[in-house]
Amino acid sequence: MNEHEIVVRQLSPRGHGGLSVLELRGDVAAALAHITRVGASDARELQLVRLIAEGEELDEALLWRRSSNHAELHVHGSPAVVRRVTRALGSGSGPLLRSVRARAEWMLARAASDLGARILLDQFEGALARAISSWVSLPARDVVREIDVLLARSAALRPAIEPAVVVLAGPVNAGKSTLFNALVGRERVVVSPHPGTTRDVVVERVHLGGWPLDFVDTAGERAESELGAIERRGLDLGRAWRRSADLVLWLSPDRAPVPPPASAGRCVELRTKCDPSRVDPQAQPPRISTRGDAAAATRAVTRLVAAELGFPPDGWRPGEPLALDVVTRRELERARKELARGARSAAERRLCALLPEASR
Ligand SMILES: Nc1nc2c(ncn2[C@@H]2O[C@H](COP(=O)(O)OP(=O)(O)O)[C@@H](O)[C@H]2O)c(=O)[nH]1
Ligand SMILES: [Mg+2]
Repeated sequence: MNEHEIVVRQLSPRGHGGLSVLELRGDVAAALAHITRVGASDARELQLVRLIAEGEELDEALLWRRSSNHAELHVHGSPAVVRRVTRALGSGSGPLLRSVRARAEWMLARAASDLGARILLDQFEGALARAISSWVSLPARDVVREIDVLLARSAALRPAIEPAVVVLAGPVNAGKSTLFNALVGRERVVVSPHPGTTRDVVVERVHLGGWPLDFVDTAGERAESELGAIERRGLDLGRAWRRSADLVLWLSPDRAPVPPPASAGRCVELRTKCDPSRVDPQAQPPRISTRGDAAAATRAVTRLVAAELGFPPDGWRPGEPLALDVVTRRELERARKELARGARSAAERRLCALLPEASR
């Protein structure tokens, strides 16, 4: 670990509880500056602090600075708070490593796909650092434009690093589990003509067209009066997954289509169980027959998901600069604001801090 890194470790057990204890080791002052307004201090006593990230209050916490490179944060014990705090500290995409190169290397070890690994390796080898260095000679407004393009491309390519979550939902017996198995490429879940066969939520990572995706099979919708207690629980769980999904594929049989409810989240429709003559992957909504032609159904889903999630059709171009972690994106956004208000030297200092020390 070099002097500019911060490593965050959760000391308390994972899950819900009264408090969660996070240990920070490394450049504690720099890490705290990202999420609190407390200044550098030698105070060793406990301090009540408010945690803030991207202008939003996250939590109230107790801060215990044990030394200049060791502190503890006692936050409220919800996994969601812990995730937000660790992400704000830079840990969602690795410890708070200062240089783009160091962060790319950290993320590389956790790449979710070959494509993600290639992109990260490229950044590790200096794609973004080269671009930042080349901006020095440009007028400020051109740098602003470069940053805008870079952030937009980074957002589009981000799912190669952080898989999108795609939920299969719809009425019972629509063929959700059959399609799920086809996507996964093996008989992962039980398929049967009995409505209500799927009760639990099942998640599997699948690679479609090189993109990693977390597909989620869920219990089907049916009349409340037909639901048993366990199926009811499964349905609620599936609905919760829908709300947080990047995309919901709403499947319903072509012979008796059921429109998605307004609460279905970000949703696109697929018509299933089509007779061979009615199969039309290009139709709106696409009509598939997973049992008839699983490969064609998978291709239709691949096309639909890629279009809906905005995967760039031209893919990734080796050597293009990208900002793939929250810290780099945030620093670029801040530099962009500084440039826009004429604070060029502040922006340059900020951008320079992203470069590996040797090239500053
Ligand atoms: N004819 C036809 N039947 C299908 C198709 N896909 C699934 N099924 C059948 O429909 C029934 C329900 O499928 P399943 O995948 O369990 O539906 P789910 O309840 O939505 O998960 C099973 O008997 C499947 O074999 C299809 O494309 N064509
Ligand atoms: Mg099912």
